[in-house]
Amino acid sequence: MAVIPSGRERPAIAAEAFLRALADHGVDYFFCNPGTDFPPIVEAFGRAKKTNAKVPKPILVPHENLAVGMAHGAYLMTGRPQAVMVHVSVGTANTINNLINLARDRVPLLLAAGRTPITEKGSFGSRSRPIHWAQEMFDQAGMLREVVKWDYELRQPGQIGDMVSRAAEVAMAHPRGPVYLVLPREPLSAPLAEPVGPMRPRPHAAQTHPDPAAIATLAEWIAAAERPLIVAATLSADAVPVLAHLAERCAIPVVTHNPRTVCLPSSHPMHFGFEPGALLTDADLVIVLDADVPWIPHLQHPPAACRVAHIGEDPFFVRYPMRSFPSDLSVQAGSRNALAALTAAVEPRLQMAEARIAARRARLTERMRTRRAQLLKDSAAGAAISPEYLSRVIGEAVGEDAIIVNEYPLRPDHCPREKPGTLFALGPAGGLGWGFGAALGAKLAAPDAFVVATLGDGAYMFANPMVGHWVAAKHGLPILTIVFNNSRYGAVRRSTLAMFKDGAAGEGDGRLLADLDPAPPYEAMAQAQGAYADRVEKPADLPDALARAKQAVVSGKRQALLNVITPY
Ligand SMILES: Cc1ncc(C[n+]2csc(CCOP(=O)(O)OP(=O)(O)O)c2C)c(N)n1
Repeated sequence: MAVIPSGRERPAIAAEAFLRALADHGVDYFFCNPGTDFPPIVEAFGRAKKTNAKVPKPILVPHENLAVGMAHGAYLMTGRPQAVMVHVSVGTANTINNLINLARDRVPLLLAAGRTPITEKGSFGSRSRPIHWAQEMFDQAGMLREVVKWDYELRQPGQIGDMVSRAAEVAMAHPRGPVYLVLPREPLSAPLAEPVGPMRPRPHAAQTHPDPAAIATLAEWIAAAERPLIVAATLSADAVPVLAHLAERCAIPVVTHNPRTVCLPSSHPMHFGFEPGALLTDADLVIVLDADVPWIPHLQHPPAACRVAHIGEDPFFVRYPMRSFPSDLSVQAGSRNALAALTAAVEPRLQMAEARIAARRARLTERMRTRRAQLLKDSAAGAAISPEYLSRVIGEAVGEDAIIVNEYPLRPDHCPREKPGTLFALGPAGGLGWGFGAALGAKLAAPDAFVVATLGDGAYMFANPMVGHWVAAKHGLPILTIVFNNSRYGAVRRSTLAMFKDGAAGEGDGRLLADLDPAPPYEAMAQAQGAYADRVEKPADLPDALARAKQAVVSGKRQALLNVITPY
């Protein structure tokens, strides 16, 4: 059996080069859940500690799905590539839900997994446990190939640095997304011929610029439009002021449909909420801005003669099997660059349109007045805590710099966010069990921020909450978790009623298979893990309860949970 020399003169092993390469490619954290494939990784971290080698910070997470959620949250704060490593086939299987979320949200993740030892005997690292036979798969990466952009299995120990380089380059290429590295135990623990030195990372792709001809056409269309509309879903923070300027200058209403980020400050005069509604069905120009589903065609659509333009780094959503929104123009470019080019191109064309813009602005200002009055009414305190009231009180309590991670229940209409980068929501694939981990990852990467997770009771349970509270305590990540507790899967019930209200399912009010009663005492479960926790049932108690919870997190540096009973 081959033996690795021990003692000072021992050569570096591939796992050391792996960690070094990750760090050199801008990876700050190594979220992981280990198994028998990890001894070379543990050894490499141990050696790095002794030699002060540059490596990512190891973060143990006792469930893989939460680890991927954390990586997602860390990326949202930093824009830097992330890494997660899990245990062979079985650990990989546990990542897939949040991996789908992250892939559809275009997050560059280097997901690594061991592979059962290749050799049955005779090598350093050969199979040593019964599981090493059963965990092997014919094609371990096969189960992920639908969602990752690239995968590769380490064959030679000396290849590891280049493998990381390639993985990072592909993950960061636009549109960004996850890649998968399979690392069998023998090559990962094998000695290297060369000492581990710094890697020279290849530069990341810059955001793309739009085709000037396409921008000129769209600028003409904007200048000629009577009832234009912009529908956005997700926008980088630096693109928000550019959109704000364009929308204001041309008096174009903006609707953010199924939004994942703050696309426009809530108080912006052109921010027309989250449902396209009449603005869409009446439009003569719709600009779809990085929105995969700008409206639900089954329910509403723009008039047949309406022009539709799509803007985004992948306006075609090439990885979506079926997507048939009308399109008269596609501008393939990063949204910030496209919006900046459009702003410049439209200005000289507006002279002839000024009167039309002024009339439209007046109409929209009136419409906004009605909208705001309605919002105030909808979020008024009632006999019970409504999600609208809860959302408003959260908005008032957390402050404008707080980072809210929303997995479903928050009503964004009622929780104003003025600053870009202060609200993130579950990605378009909607795999539940994301928000708690994403909030913890955000706190890790932005330690000075007040991070608030707003979760449905269903979403909270999906997140493996015991693991989440353990991670918060273990890694010192005080966040505030607010559970919107309606004791049910409200979305499932609504879907059932939408299709079978008059059927047998309707007779049971759509509750069968959607009922989470009796709800567990979430506050007691969080307290058991050291959290400050409270249960709130009365509308009048909510503001003070939120203030106390915020204080526990911000001043007391304790994780906190509010179990808010909200029947909806
Ligand atoms: C992994 C996963 N499983 C199942 C679903 C289907 N699903 C969508 S919404 C929902 C219920 C969510 O309940 P909760 O978080 O309490 O929010 P509510 O609908 O009550 O507002 C479920 C089960 C999903 N989206 N993801």
